[in-house]
Amino acid sequence: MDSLWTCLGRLGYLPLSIGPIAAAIVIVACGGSGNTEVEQTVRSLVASYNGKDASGFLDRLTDRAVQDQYGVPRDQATASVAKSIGDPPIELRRLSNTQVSGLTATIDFEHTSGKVVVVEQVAMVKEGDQWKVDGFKNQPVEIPDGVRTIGVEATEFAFKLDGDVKDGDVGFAVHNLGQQEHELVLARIADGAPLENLVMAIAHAGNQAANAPEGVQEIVAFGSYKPGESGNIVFAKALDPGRYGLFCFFPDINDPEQTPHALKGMYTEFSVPG
Ligand SMILES: [Cu+2]
Repeated sequence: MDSLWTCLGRLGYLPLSIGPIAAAIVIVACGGSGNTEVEQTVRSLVASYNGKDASGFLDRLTDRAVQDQYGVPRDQATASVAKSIGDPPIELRRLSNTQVSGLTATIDFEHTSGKVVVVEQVAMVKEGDQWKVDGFKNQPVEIPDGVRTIGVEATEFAFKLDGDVKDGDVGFAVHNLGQQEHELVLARIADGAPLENLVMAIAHAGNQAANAPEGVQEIVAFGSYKPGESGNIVFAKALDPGRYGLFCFFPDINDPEQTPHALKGMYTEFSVPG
């Protein structure tokens, strides 16, 4: 069970003067129900993940969730989970909308995935006396107030930005206005090299490359968008100054050679001033 302390912690700070009253309210809101246990399960999941505790992490998933996430049964998943777990760590930002109904529950789990903010609805089931995670469903992410929104239109075969990136405090509102599915790969790239050369190098390295081609310093964000689909890319903190490229390497489905969209012009760049 959660302590009162974790309950208070979840609500952020409480003014000292109303402490006792607020604490009483919190006990009613927080204690007794399955809500606390559901939230605690997500916190434990995050703690196991960040602590690189693969078996502890898998213990909090149902068999179905293990199969969905890793494509193999539990007894085969541990080794592959152990390789990737905890890197980079997840920062839990917010738990909200806890809904418990008998032996099932859902909770919205806002966290970082690398530099990006993600919201997932976590489905849970109670097995014996333990809540377990049964699945994850991505939810829309809002661009926070005060953060400059840059629209990004994806079409065949180009990205169009509707504003200038004046500093790193931006979020991207991506709209696929095309007929094909598009991805958006946002990468920090080296100064100097012409973008076309970089596109060629990435396309030729393909997904099999163990290391990113020279000139690609970091993959900062990734998203894929079906025709007509929209989605926001929100960053946990402002983008560092530097040069950034946007790319789509999905294959042209109407092209017998399945040429990546980037090789047909679907890339662009911007800089965050230092
Ligand atoms: Cu594309």
